[in-house]
Amino acid sequence: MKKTPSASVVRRVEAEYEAARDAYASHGVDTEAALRRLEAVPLSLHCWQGDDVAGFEQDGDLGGSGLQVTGGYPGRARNGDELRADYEAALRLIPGRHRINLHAFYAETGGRRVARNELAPEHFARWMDWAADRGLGMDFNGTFFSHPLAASGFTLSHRDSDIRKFWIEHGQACRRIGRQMAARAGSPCVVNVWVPDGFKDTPADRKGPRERLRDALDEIFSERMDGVVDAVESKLFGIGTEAYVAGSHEFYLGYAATRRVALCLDMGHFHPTETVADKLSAVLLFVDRVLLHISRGLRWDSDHVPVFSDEVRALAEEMVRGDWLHRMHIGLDYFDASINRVAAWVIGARSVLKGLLWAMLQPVETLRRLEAEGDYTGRLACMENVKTLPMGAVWNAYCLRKNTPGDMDWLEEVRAYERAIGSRRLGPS
Ligand code: RNT
Ligand code: ZN
Repeated sequence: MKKTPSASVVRRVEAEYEAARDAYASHGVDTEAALRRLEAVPLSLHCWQGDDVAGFEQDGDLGGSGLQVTGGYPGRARNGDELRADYEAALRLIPGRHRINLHAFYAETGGRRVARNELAPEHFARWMDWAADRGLGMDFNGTFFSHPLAASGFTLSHRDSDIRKFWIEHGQACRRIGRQMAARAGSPCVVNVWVPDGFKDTPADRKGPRERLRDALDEIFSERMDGVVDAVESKLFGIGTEAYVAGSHEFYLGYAATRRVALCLDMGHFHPTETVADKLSAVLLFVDRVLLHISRGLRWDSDHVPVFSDEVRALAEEMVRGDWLHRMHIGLDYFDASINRVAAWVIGARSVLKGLLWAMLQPVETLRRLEAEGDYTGRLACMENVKTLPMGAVWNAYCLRKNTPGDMDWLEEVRAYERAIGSRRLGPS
């Protein structure tokens, strides 16, 4: 379905790139070096934007999760084939080589009901074959929500040991699946744990759930699992857990630092005036790896589509300036059902890649020198001056080189795809 750009478009993109390359060079920035750096960074594209976090268990809703998806845009993917087709449509429009990120409730069990604590690699065989054929790395998540045993709002920290045991076994099963995904894809699989556990109103006991959560996680991680990068994700509050979340930032920072697992920082999971950008250089002194969930918090919602915002740029600047990229896993995490879902993937992913390119095109040496000299006037002036350099021309050249439509062209391809699948996706979504 992909159109090749016309000769005149190619000429224009190349001419604009050459002018941009010279403009950046005058600030001491090498655009070719920036593009080489950018192409080495994979994003982990979350599958759940494609189906509003519904999963394939038929009766699933977001019960017990504190998550809410709003919007009634038609065309939600309803099964693995549709979700993979949508993924492919999005991947064609995102320059570079990326990874896919699944949740456990996207298992394909051939119509049989398989309990979550009995999930096994075979239930992801179709996903693994598909990813292997396309050279896509794979990441994975336990699904500790949308389930009767999560309906109370507690899972790994539940006071009932049988319920805890069920979720511990689920976590263990997910790590075995992750091991197989890593082996198939030939690249480590990040297996993330996020649990919704918490209270709507002021608890009498804040300690108990955290002790149980710590011990349950220790059981999940007790077996060595080659190829798996374990990660744990904190949250300040969710819908229905306004007063207390067992897995808070302090809890997981301590856990990740002492257990040597990766720390997942979701951009929507902190107080609005806190930034994940500022946390990176602090936590990476004490934990080996960080998983990002790039999202955009908006008032009560933590899961809007990320855009090319100050927050995204600041986060990318930290990753690049701190030289942390080799210790980062950059995942996306949001769900918007009010706009075309393929476009939501593409907009979010392209915004993050633009943020990285932005950071890679900064005159970092100059900024550092000015700062070291105490010339804060010069530092601020330089930061402002480079903001209006023609980054868009460098980005469009990158898209062209990666055989991906530029900013003015990708949406038309989403619309063409939408028209092509539209008639087959009618009916309740
Ligand atoms: C929820 C967490 C979690 C989920 C996904 C579906 O607040 O951000 O990462 O969004 O796992
Ligand atoms: Zn998240």
